[in-house]
Amino acid sequence: MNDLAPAIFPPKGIGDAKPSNKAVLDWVHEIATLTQPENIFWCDGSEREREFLIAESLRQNVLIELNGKKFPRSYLHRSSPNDVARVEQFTFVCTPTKEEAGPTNNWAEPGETYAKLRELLSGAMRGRTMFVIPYMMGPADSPLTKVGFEITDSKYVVLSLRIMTRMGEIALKRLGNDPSAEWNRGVHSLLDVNPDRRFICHFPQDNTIISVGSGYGGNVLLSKKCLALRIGSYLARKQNWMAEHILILGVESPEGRKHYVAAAFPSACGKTNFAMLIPPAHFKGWKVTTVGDDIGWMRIRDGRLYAGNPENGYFGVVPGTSYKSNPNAMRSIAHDTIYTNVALTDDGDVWWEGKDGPPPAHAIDWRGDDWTPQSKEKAAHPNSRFTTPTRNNPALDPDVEKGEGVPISAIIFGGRRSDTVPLVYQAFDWNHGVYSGATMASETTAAATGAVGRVRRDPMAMLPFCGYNIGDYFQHWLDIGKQLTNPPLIFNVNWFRKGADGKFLWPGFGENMRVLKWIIDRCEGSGGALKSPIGWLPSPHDLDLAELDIDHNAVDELLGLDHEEWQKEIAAHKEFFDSLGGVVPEELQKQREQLAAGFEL
Ligand code: SAT
Ligand code: MN
Repeated sequence: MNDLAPAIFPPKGIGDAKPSNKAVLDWVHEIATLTQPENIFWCDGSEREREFLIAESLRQNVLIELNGKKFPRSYLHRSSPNDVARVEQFTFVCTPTKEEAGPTNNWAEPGETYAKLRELLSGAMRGRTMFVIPYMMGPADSPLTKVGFEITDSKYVVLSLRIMTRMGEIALKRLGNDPSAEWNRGVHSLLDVNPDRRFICHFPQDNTIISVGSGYGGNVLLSKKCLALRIGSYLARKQNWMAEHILILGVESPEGRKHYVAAAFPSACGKTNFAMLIPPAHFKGWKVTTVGDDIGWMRIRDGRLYAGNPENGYFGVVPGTSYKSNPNAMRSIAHDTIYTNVALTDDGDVWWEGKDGPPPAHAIDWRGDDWTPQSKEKAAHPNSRFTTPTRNNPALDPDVEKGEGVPISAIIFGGRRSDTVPLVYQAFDWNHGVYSGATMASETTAAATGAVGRVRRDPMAMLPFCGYNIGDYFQHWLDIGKQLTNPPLIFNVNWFRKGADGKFLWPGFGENMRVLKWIIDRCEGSGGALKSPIGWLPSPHDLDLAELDIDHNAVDELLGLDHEEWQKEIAAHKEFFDSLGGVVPEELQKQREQLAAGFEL
């Protein structure tokens, strides 16, 4: 299945929501002149438009309808097998100088890159429809909210962006008619979905993104990683706010005391599961609610950090999602959902590795081939995804639409580490917390192409998403801290530590509530902790482990520091900082020396 289908011609009243802002019209004209589409479809986000595009997508095999009794208004899309994840090696930050992009980004000279892309886009939409999508990132009344336009030749992108953003009239209204208003220009073309002609290019100074040659989520839903994080982080530094790869959740105690917590984990490390956590029976009366599962925009207000979710949908990893691991996600994806690259059963159901119940006797796998439980291949791609509206989430926080955002009590960093990093610890203060975030590492996942399971440094989970020099990004965190009179406490977690037998020591999922509870206790000044060289560690008694079937030794191991491992870890921090070539702020170098000294005592 692919999305390279011929142009579609909508009936009157559909596809004609032409905006009035002259700057937008001029830009669309320029791109249409270059790409030569058969026609232009101006999206308004209406229900009629959705129905028309769904019908066309079904007719052209871009989508397959699922069993409507089980999954109302839900569909399966298969991307090209060569196009199933973000492509970091083909992702570029095109700033005037290489230094502005910094040591962690692929840099390309803007003039040359525009020229190359212009050549690739020349005539690229011949015989196709060019969709113009207005969208808004953030709730209508937030000062941080941004407007973007995405031009695309993919119906899948239109239908997905409709879920992931506030799309259509609402964005046009927010933009207004001022031709000098700030808005993001996004151009996407599938071209021929060839990895040799696949480039995801960002021009932060021009607030512009151009993505070609891919039809997969993160590469083509330009609102998400491209605007909300790469361009977003660039704008955030300039405008003194923060664009981060974080989930945001609310925790309410049985007495009705509520805290909001933000957590930065790399892609496919459980952000969605954590954001939708259901506390175990022992935590009767506790409630966790979701503000966001992937991206948070934060600003300073009354000396505190306030965070909001710029998105309007979830683009979550499917494999492993079940009623056991994430019941709220399962309920969310039971209707009005687009699945990408999962398996299709004979009765129009979907299947993936880790779903509840036995596998089907026969299915069509993510590539479109026959599959049985005996097959060697996976039924669903490890990076298969659901695209579902936030309103589907039964645990949605009541304040998600609040323009001012929610006040953040704690920031949590975390990654996948089989060893070294304990289950949880608290940084001594903001700058120490920034250091712990800057040096965090995680085993790589299927969310990006390349090797899986390799430990790599992923500062603040932003390695693939920071749109400027990482040294300046670290400094921005330090500078924000200076402006906070009531900063969030900073923590690190690691749900993924393994024992000598290679098995996970911690049960994870809902049981992570036990760690969250300690974090909340610390925010309220009531939780106990022991001072260690890396920060405040809970003793086993400080964690509420009642009714949890876990071995004492496992708990000791989870909370323990192995000096030899930490010597290696600190050496790896140094190696990482050195590899960045002198951009790391002095303050973080100082933090590293203090940490190293702590282990020499
Ligand atoms: O493909 S995406 O970049 O949108 C998902 C992720 O990697 O977090
Ligand atoms: Mn993500």
